[in-house]
Formats: sequence, C-alpha cells, structure tokens
Amino acid sequence: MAPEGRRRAVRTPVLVVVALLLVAACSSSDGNGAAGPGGSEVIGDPAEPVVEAVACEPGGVAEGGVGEGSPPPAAEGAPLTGSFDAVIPSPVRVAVRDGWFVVDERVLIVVDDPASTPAACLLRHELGRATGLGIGVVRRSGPGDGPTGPRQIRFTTSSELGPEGYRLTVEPDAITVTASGAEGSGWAVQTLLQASAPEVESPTAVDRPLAFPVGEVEDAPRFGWRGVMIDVARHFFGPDELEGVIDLMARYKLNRLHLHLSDDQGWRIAIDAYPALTGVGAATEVGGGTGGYLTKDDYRRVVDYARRRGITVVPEIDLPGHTNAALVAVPELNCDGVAPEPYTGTRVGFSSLCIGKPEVAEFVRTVLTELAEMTPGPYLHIGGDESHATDADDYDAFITETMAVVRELGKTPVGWEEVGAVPATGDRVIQHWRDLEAAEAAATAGASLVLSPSSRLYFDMAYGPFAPAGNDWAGTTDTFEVYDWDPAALVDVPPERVLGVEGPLWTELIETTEEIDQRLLPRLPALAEVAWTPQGGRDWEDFRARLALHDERWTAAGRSFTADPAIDWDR
Ligand code: TNX
Repeated sequence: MAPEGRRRAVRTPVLVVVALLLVAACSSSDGNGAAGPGGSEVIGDPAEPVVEAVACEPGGVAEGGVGEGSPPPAAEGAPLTGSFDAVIPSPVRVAVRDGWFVVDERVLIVVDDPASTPAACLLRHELGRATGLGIGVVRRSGPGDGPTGPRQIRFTTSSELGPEGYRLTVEPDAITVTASGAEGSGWAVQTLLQASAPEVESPTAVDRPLAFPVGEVEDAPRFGWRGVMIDVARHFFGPDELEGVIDLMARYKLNRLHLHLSDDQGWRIAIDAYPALTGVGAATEVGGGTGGYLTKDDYRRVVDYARRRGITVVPEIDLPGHTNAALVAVPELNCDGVAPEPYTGTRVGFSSLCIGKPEVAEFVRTVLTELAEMTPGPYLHIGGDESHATDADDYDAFITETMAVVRELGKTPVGWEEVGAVPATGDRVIQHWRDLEAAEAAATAGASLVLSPSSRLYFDMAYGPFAPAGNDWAGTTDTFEVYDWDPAALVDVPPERVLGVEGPLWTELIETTEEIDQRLLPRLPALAEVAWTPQGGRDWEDFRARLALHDERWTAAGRSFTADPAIDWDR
C-alpha cells in the first residue's frame, strides 16, 4: 500500500519542475521529504504525466530524521564503492560493467507504480542515514515519461518477472528497478545496498560520497518462506531488538519473522481479555530476570517495520504444552484451578492446559482472536511441540479444534511437526525440526512443510570448539553445516510441498543483542543463500569468499559476529 501522504499534483512540465523543487525544499527543512500541504491539483495538458511528491511515512522507513538538523556533510573526494560480486544470497544472474552511479544531492527517486513506494522510501531512508542527504521521492502516473534529467532512480513494475523477482540496471546516470511487485522492488533495494560500500551501513552520515557499481542483476527466490524465529519468551527482547533482527533479515532477503511469544518461562504479548497474562505471566524469564512483554502497539510497530521491509510476521502462541506462564497467570486453565509456581529453568515438556475445560476453549479462542486482529499476515502458529504432559487423545482433539479456530479467523494454521501427526484436513503448515518421518507423513497427508532441521538450522546451537557457547543437544552447527545441504533432498515429498526453510533462535542461553548477533552472524547469511539461490547456483567455496567481505558491513553497523575460522576474514 502506498503511504498516506500530503501530495501536490501537477500536470504541466513547468509545474513538474515546481513540484520537484518543492520536494527538495521540504526534504531539507523537515528532514522527511514531505511535500508541503497539498490537495491542490492543477489541471494542465492531459498528455503530460502527473508527478506527485511522496511523503514517506514517519515512524517507518523514514523515521530517525533523515538529514535532520545540520546540513549534509560535504561529501567530497573519491566515491566509496562496492561490487555486485559479493552479494549474498547470490543472485540468479549478474552482469558487471565498468563505472559508478554516485549518490549526490541531485538524485531523485521516481516511482511509477504505488506498489513500489515502500521500497523507494526504504532506499531514501537507508541512503539518508548513511549520507545525510534528504533524497526526494516522487510518483509519476499518466502518459509520458515523467521527470526528465539525469540522476534518477526509477521503480517500475512488470508482470513478466516471477513472484518477488526483480531486474536492476545501474548506469552511470540512471538506475532502473523493474519488479513484479512490492517485494521484488524491496529486494532490488537490498541488492543495491549490498553492492555499495560497507559504509552504507553506518548509523551516521559518512564524509565521502557513496556510489553503486554499474551493472545488471536479474533475480528471484527459490523458496517463498525464508524465515528466522526469535524466542522472546525464554528471555524477553522488545521492539528495538526485534527491529535490529529485521534489519539484518531484510539485508539478506529473508521474509518471515516467526515470533515465539509464549512459553513456560513467560507470556510476552498483551491480550486485553486476560490482563494477568502480562501483569503476572510476563514478569519472569530464564534465570530469574524481570521479563517483559510487547504491548499491542509494540507488536503493531514491529509488524509494520517488518512489512515495510517485505517481511511477514508469523506469531506463535505455543499450545497446549509450554504453557506454565499462562497457567500461573490464569488459574482456571489448570484442571484443579490452582496456579503452579512460576518457572525460570530450561526444562521442557512438563506443562499443559486442561483440555476439555470450557474455560480453556474460551481462552484459546479469545487469545487467537485478539492475535489475529493485530496480525495482517496470513499465518498463526499454534506451537504444539513437546506436549508430553498432555494425554494423546486430548492432544489430537485440542489441535483439531484449535486449527479450526485459526481457520475461522481467516488464517492458515502453522504448527511444529508433532501437529502433523494429528489426523486432519485443510490447509496447514508443518514445521519440521527433528523427526523427518513425521514431517514426510504430514506432507503426504496434505500439509506444506517449512524445514528447520535442528542439526543444521538451530541458531541456539554452539558453532563448535571455536565458539562453544550455546545449546548442544542437536550437535554443534558451524557456517558450513548451515550452508551445505539441499532442502529438496532432505525430504521425500513432492517439491511443491516444501514452502522453504527457517532458522530458529531459542533464547534460553541468550540475554543480549550482542549474543543475538553472534549467533546469527555469519549463519544467517548462509541460511539466506540456502533459501534464495537455486541449488545449482550455490557453491561453498564461492560463498566463503563472498562472506569474507561482509564482516566490514556488520562492523560498520555496530554489530558483533562470530569469526568462524572456515572463513578467511583477513583475506
Ligand atoms: C526444543 S524445537 C524446543 C524448544 C527449545 C529448544 C532448544 C522445539 C519445537 N522445541 O522448546 O527451546 O529445543 O534448542
């Protein structure tokens, strides 16, 4: 959706120029690129295109006061450049040529289709942060080419490119992004940013101009589900930390953020009908810390921040096990009506809602209804893992009923692989983590699969002797192990049953953003290439060489990472 914005529309060439000047003026005064108060439309020659200044939404991709306060620094000297050669995930086709497109104060972003506006605003925002420039964004419609002149970055759409696909053409004086829709436009922006110098990641303006290399990229993903899961229940992480993870996911074209919002140790999402869930159930976490939770506004903020970067949030309420925090907060969910003690250890499989009690059915329906209301994405994850304290027949009945509730709410149910063993019909997504046969049986019975094999993709596992911190029940997992496998060869099911892959980060042992970054970097880019690049286009040696150039980017962004010795970081 195009952002709501104040716009000024014009229909003559002279007024086009006026509009562009307005954009420039407003960019430097309010730091946000907003045109002045609008609504006045000037009717001119109908053969001319309409050009409207786009006000990128505050609080989203344009937050942070791009170009605010002091004028942009004098960006002088030789431009800082990058290359298409080190892009991760590896694009389907790259043609590198000589030359550069320099980002300077003359650059104008032109959007032909409102679907590309979020991508255009994201580019403006990212370049504004690193350069201090308040780059204008305008939207063109009607006949003709719109604004003429050099230094344009133009977004167009074409139905010829597949889902999420894009073509990116960089020339010394113009950049063209052609995409099938909003997602592809956004991924083209990420490719551009990665092809720029590491300084593009700087939180503040750098004093040399940035430049994009000349060349052409054509690209589309292998899988539609390219996920990361963050467990905010074992240790709580709030909107700022989650936005940091989203930034990282977006750079590497990952598009599903699975939020594990409840577990034995804490309940992390506000539900109006049960204030005690957060009033009581959020006050604990592993190790005895103070916990925390997302208000509904926090959650919406995270969902929106992700959406502007092409990422769908998949919220999970883990049911009917992993529910000690809910049982503490809402005593009637227990068979005997007595709340258990809060739990701050790391055991699993000991808690269960009291299946069959009307209060439990009402609780589940109410919680999922409130969650669905604030979730624009099509999925609700109902957990279903390790319900060892639930009777087997009760489990089947509960899961069948809960999947029906999710569908009534207009969403597709997602569950861990244990859910796949429940005889069921209808759309459902099963997340494999340990038992391949269970996942294959679920797919044979009609489910779609997301593959999170714990021995390869569990980011809570230690890397190896060089970085021993972490869980180890699934073995250690270094970057090579994350990278070197084919999801289609893992499971014996028709290829269309595999939606994609996801790397879960369980947080029993993780307390800080530094630790999150160390667990995700460099394994997250390896996951991203597994998810995006066709199998035939992937090669460990080639990936290793490209990855070795990314540590400068993480450092420029202020992030920690794990120096896996398989990578020649000093090259
Ligand atoms: C298993 S994977 C779990 C989680 C733990 C994780 C630790 C899964 C569906 N359940 O509850 O946090 O192991 O690695």
